[in-house]
Amino acid sequence: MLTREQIDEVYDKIVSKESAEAGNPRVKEITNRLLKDLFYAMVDLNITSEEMWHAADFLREVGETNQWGLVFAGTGIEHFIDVMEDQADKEAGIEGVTARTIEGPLYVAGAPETQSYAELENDPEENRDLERFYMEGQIKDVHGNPVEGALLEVWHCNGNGMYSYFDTSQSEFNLRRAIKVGADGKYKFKTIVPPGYACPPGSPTERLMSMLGRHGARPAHIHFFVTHPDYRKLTTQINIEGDPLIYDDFAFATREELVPHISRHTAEEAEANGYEKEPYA
Ligand code: MBD
Ligand code: FE
Repeated sequence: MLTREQIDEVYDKIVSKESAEAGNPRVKEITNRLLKDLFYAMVDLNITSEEMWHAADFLREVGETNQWGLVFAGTGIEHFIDVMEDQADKEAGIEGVTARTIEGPLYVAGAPETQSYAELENDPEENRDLERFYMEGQIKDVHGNPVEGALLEVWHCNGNGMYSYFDTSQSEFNLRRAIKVGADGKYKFKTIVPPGYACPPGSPTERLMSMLGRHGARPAHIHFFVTHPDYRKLTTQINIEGDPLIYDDFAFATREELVPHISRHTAEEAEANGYEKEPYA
């Protein structure tokens, strides 16, 4: 078995081909570090030629199916970025703010923008049998003051667990909206209660999860971005209380602070509470 010194010798030979003046320093730094760690792993794990070519084929398939974002979610790589950012906030003394969690691979820019209130469904008729969901809140700075002009982008899947744009059977920007808040910082929206999400069966990410003895499913959730030109961006989600996978998310996105209490009402109760009477079940 190769010693660490022998591995380092091969690594040095390879890296010594890089010109100190040419190239991109950050790409060099990252590539070289990953290469060195990989060489150690190849030796420790006795990685074979067959396994290397199997990896090449798998990596190709992940790219061809546009699943790199899904692999980053399922392997916890995207979650780990949050862990690092949380640590940086803690060290900077930033606290008492809405918790961040991963973006995931299914955001689409350019959703229709409205002022303070949005209805996320393009066509409520196609969701006749689904529960309606109302959410309201306020965008505030760290001092608790409303942030006028903040933009809240919201997106989630439809009743089949599919996201518009990626699911081409849905109309453009279905269940995706951008809400601009006024001086009071308040927003409100109406949509459906989304179901959970599962990696497409037979897809590379789903096969990887099952080879790891894991599932590839997420509890029901709704995604958010909060942006404003003068502030840093917040990327977060809420999880829907009562989902059996609430704390068993394949993408590690659930956080206790992001599971709001949801009150469920019949259509009649909702109407009595001042919501419009739904023509749907
Ligand atoms: C999703 O809906 C999602 O949010 C993530 C992170 C991964 C897969 C599907
Ligand atoms: Fe999602």
